[in-house]
Amino acid sequence: MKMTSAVRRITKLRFRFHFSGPCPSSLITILAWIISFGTHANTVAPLSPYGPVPSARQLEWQQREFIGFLHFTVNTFTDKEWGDGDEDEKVFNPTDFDANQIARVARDAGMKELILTAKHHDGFCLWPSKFTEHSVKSSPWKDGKGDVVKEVAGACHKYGLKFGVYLSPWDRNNKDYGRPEYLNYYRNQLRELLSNYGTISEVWFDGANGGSGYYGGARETRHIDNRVYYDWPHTWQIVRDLQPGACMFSDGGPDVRWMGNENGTAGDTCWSTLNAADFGPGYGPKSGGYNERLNSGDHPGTHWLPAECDVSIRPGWFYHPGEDSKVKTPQQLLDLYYASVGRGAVLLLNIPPDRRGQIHDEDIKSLMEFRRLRDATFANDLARGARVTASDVRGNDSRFAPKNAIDGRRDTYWSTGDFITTPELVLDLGKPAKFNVVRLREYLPLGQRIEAFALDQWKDGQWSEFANGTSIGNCRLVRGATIVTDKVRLRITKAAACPALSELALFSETP
Ligand code: FUL
Ligand code: CA
Repeated sequence: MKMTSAVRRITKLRFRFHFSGPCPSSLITILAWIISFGTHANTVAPLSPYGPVPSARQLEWQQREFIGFLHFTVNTFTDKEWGDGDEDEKVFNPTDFDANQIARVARDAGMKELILTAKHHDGFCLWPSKFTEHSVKSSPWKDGKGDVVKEVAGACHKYGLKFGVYLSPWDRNNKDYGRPEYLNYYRNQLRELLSNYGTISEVWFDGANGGSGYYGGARETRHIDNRVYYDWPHTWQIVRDLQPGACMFSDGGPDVRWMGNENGTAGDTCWSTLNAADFGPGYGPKSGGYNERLNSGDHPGTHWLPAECDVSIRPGWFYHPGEDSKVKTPQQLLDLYYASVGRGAVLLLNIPPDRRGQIHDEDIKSLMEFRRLRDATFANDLARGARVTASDVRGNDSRFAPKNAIDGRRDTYWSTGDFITTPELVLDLGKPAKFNVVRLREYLPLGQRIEAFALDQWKDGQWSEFANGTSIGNCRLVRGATIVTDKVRLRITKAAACPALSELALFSETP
């Protein structure tokens, strides 16, 4: 295509030059120039990004897809969910703490990162902070010489997992909580965590703020104005300075947003973008729509702010022996996976260490079967090797060819001309295939462009729609009844800019 039009240009120009009569040697120079100009002129322009786009740290984080949470503190031993802050440090005494077991289980479950509650609302620190005695150093565990943060960080790095920390802003133990002095304490602790434990990939700023507590013996209720008290921009800068690759989570970012509920379910429409000015750690728009907006995002939105779905494998966040029989089943976990990762979000699944300091057998059983179910489905992409054609290909250039949507790579994509926003892609599978899951992915560095799509199967000599949806983003899993067909069509029915689709894949949940 390129050469044909280059030759056409040359022929036209030659015809003109023939009459103007240049000398033969300059004609060769001119011809060479024309060839290079012709080839260059026909190279289609790259796509312009649409709306906000991810930073490198956000992109890397989003592609982890499935990560784990470790809620562990005095509560594990007192059977509480929120410690009051007056717990005796001596209650923290895991009988057989094993960070390697925890990290191995997480890795085997397919998680790519673990976030540890270095300090929960009770204020007890899992590392020997220089700034308080309310920590592992006052506990009998390892004679006060232990450091849970260090061991978990080390195990994560050993097993190829990223490591993140949760440092509760609300501290029911600290005497200064609610006063300006507390901010120094909080930031000192943050600096310790970000300086002494290697690479930190995520910092989790919880939204729970203020209320009753021990507060150094005052035992009172302290309310703070969470819009101003914490002076977040200053704290965020500490994270940027000490761990520039770390993503910061809070209700409203700055890198990763809360999904608006704790049941692990993203909105069926879920944008990776949000009008971020309306939200911050623990606060959001005053009038209505707080959780709903976090659940589905804002489109196009002012900021790239992908969603994280936090949910526990058990009813509580901390381990309680009474919940050993209430561990979510592999099927329940799988449903959560489709409702979170399958809607473009990241699944943050809490797996609380027990009183030994290990992941309980019941949780392991569920996690491993959940992994097996995912592997069984996603190992075999039935779209690979299909003949794929499109209603439009950007500049007829192979960089944007439809085959890029079925090559199993996120960094290649199919795209169309600038004003083509409702194109189609057809897969000819050669013979009937059976599937019930379709996976779509957009090429995120160019923003979230597709707004609606439909899927058709070739049935009884015509196209018949079997599914449709809205946002795609990092991943959209369409899961439905089993389809048997030899041709599948994807129609982009609405897009804010020409699409950049990096994947169309087909899977079957049953062999
Ligand atoms: C909430 C906390 O209050 C819970 O205890 C838990 O840590 C959850 C992940 O976030 O805001
Ligand atoms: Ca691709």
